[in-house]
Amino acid sequence: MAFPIREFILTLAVFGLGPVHADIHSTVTFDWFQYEGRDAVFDEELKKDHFRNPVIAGFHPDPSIVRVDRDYYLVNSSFAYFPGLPIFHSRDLVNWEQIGHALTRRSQLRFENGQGISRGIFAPTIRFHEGWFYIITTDVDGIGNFYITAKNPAGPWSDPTLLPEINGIDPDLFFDDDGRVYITHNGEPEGGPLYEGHRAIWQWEYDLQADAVIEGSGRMIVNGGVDLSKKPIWIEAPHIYRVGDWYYLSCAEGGTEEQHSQVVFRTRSLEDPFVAYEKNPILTQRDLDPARPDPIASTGHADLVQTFEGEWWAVFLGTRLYDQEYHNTGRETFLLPVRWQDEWPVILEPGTAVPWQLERPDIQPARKDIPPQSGNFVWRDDFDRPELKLDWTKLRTSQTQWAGLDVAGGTIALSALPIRLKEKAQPAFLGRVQQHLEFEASTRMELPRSEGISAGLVAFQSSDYHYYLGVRRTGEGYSIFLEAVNNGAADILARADFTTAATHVVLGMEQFDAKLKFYYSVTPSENIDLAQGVDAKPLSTQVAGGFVGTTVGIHARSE
Ligand code: 6LW
Repeated sequence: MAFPIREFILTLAVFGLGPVHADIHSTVTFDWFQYEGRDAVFDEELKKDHFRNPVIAGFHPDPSIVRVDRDYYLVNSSFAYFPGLPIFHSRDLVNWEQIGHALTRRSQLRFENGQGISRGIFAPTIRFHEGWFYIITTDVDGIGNFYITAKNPAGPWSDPTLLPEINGIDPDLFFDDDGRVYITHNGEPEGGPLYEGHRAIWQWEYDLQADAVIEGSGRMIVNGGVDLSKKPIWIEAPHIYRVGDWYYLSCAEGGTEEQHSQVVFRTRSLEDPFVAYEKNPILTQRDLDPARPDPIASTGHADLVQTFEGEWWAVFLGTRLYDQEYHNTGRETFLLPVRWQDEWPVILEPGTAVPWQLERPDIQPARKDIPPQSGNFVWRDDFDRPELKLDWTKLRTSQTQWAGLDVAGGTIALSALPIRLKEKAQPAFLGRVQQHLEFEASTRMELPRSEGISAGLVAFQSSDYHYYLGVRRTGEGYSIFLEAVNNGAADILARADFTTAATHVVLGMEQFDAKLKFYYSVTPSENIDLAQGVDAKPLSTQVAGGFVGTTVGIHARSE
């Protein structure tokens, strides 16, 4: 088969990049990508005036929320995924629509230096003050703590203002009524940690006019956690609120997995010590029977908001487990009401499981046409819009332009780069978050026109743990293979050779009951299983480690 050699110009940019010039022989076009969620718990009928948890399913951890009038905005941590810091909008706290990202330009920050996917951007805080939105967060191996601002939360956001005096992670920004501004964050305790996981919460005053931390204002406000004598671990993700005559400080304690919890402290004046609530924690699932059905676990990292109508609610991260202990979906965003008890905010009584559905906030009904982020749904991209959907995300940053939309043709072309998914660089991979324990993802793509490249479908947890269902050309035929990277070692789990007069192939993967199935078809309606019963657990946080969830998507590489 011979193809004319010509310069192929992929018009229309992705992520604001210019046109991509690439040789047609080293690109592969994809017609569509479809993702379908099939979780049994979501099949249960939604009761009247109820909503489902999680409200933003899949890898959306460390939620921080702010209300402006009747609008709510939420941001999640994004680690070394780019664009970073996804921004969501809601009118009812239940239905969330992604409206942008806060980190969209390399001039803001770069993750190019071999960063692991769970490094990069840690827990953020979003706040609003005098017409400006602020996000304060940490780039852990890069520029450290910084904040950015925007008039419109959909973006564009400013370049970072660095906070070199502030070490540690998880900064919070608090604008007091008297005009004073405070940064509160996790850091090492004074004198150094006494045991593994011993951390502290620090507070600084910030001078917004001078745009500088007030020198010498930093002091430790929590040592270790609620009770240092019990050796609490990983006090972090602090947020400060002023409610009535009290200042509240709420933090995560126990680490972000099964021992995770949310605790609260208060004081009448920021000059005085914070005092812990006697009935802490105000949220945890660690005290529940690990054998409970459909467990929601690891709850914490909460942020509170008062609705326009006056109710208090909390967003926080939690996980949904399969086989009682695994999650590939990462840490997801949940929503629960806050009750005030003796002027303390309580999210869940001890021993209570997070409900899968519960009554909606008392807010006027909102728009119905928002793409769902919870429940079972089908999500599809036909690549026929001038901009890539906001759900798509890339690994790290780079200056290479390797993806181009052809809106008229309804395709996206990926250049086959010589970068593998296991390299800590930017491979030609576009992924979207796996939002269900059980799902199917599929794509229709052009068969590679030349040897020496492959393209296909990927489930990516980290450089060391992922699956790649790829197709390469072999002379006049093709070879389809399932590559597993497990603990950093690549292995071909299955392979089949085929010839066809067709120009395209459909590739699919399905997760059911902790197993993955990978299939392909070159003739409509006939799916051929390449591999079944493939262990899904290498894509779990429990096997792979780290803070992210799995993303699924499309990839091309030169071999
Ligand atoms: C977050 C920090 C944490 O910034 O996890 O375990 C980080 N600790 O609070 C990532 O979510």
